[in-house]
Amino acid sequence: MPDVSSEQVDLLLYGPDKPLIDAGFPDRFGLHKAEQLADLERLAPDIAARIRGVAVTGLVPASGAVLARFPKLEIVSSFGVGYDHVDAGYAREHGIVVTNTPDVLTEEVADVALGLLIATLREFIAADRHVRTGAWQSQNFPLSTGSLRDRSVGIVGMGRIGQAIGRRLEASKVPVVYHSRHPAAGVGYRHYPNLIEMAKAVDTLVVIIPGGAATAKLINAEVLAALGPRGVVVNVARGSVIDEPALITALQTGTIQAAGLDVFADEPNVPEELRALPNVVLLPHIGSASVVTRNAMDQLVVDNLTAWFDGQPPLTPIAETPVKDR
Ligand code: 8YV
Repeated sequence: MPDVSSEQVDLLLYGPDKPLIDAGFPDRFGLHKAEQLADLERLAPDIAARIRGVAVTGLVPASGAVLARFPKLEIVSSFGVGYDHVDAGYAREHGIVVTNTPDVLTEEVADVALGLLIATLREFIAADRHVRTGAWQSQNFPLSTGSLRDRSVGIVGMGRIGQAIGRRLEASKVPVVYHSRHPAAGVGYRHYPNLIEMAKAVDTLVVIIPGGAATAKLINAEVLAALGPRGVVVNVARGSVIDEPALITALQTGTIQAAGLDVFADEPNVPEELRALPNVVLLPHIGSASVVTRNAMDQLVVDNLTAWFDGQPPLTPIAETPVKDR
């Protein structure tokens, strides 16, 4: 049980500076900051010894070695729904609760997935260029070979965001199936336990599965070959889920048709070969990046910490570190 006395609670804000998180804590919290891994080295040992809560404000590594710097750590409140950058196994073994920011970004990320899919199929970026360059004055933009109208989509991952993407596709009258390790409760779409089988059965993959070791390079050359020459891949999950060199080769050789990518293997570095391809739409990891949604995520980071240090259960603990009674 944490100490809920009036004594100051020392928190570390680790990651990019977030004004709303900064401003979110009442006076009884003492805030310390480290923007990057290297900044942790400069944190005075007496402060590190007092830290009881860490807010991970972006995709900075929160490995076991990082968490081990804080012997009094009780809770890690991580920004974002994905937490593959936080060592949940270490946290669990050491009785540290980890929270993330689900739900508040579900519809936003699903919007981006659908927008990216349509932009890729209907070639919005090239069409915009056609207007801006004045090319339209001499010729019409060519008909797009891609369309949602003649496609069926396999969603890879059927969590909250996968289901929100499914709802949008249904509303657009697009057939949906999905792949995940286990069938998702209450989901009526056909479930494929085998990804290759699903890739053979559809022509479009929308990837929204957690990152981390269990899903690394899940979308590999074999899956792309199974998807075939009409294949389109949209990734709004983590770059690690796709074998990026295999995807580049598949796009270069016509093994698949096109891709829409919001995430990459080594952000913000995007391979030159990928940037040179005409059949890709590339976004700088903006799935949840609107002011309204990011504010809600910031607030949830704060609320999880304040709830905990008020002696309440955290609002959104991850499955690996459940909190039963408090
Ligand atoms: C953020 C995300 O872009 O929620 C996630 O898992 O990837 C995004 O919402 C990410 O946390 C970077 O700050």
